[in-house]
Amino acid sequence: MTSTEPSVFTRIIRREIPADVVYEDDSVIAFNDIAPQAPVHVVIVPKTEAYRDVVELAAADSALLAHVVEVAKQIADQRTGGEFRLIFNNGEAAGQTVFHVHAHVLGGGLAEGTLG
Ligand code: DGP
Repeated sequence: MTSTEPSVFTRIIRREIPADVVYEDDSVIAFNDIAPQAPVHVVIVPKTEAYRDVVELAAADSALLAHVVEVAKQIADQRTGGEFRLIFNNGEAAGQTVFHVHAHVLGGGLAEGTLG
């Protein structure tokens, strides 16, 4: 992170901002997106502020990235029947608005507007 201000996600982790938390452990938190783009839309956030995007995370801590994927699968097993889309927006032009690495888990009713 280049900013010294805590990210909105750090403020959620600290319980300074309310969120609908669906999963939490020592290294990640997951909560419903404030502006859902699908019937199930959960954001998974590593608690560390060290990485602004998935490229930085993958280069520095592949185990934590793998854990994010495991948690996505676990959430999908509980909420979407196990199938899901996993999105990391990488950079402003790609739609990233919060520069604290996070994954979007999308599921349910995705028949329209899918990639590929
Ligand atoms: P991105 O565009 O990939 O940086 O995604 C950021 C997402 O975070 C966006 O879908 C909206 C969500 N978001 C931003 N602020 C809040 C918040 O205060 N609460 C919740 N639940 N989600 C938020």
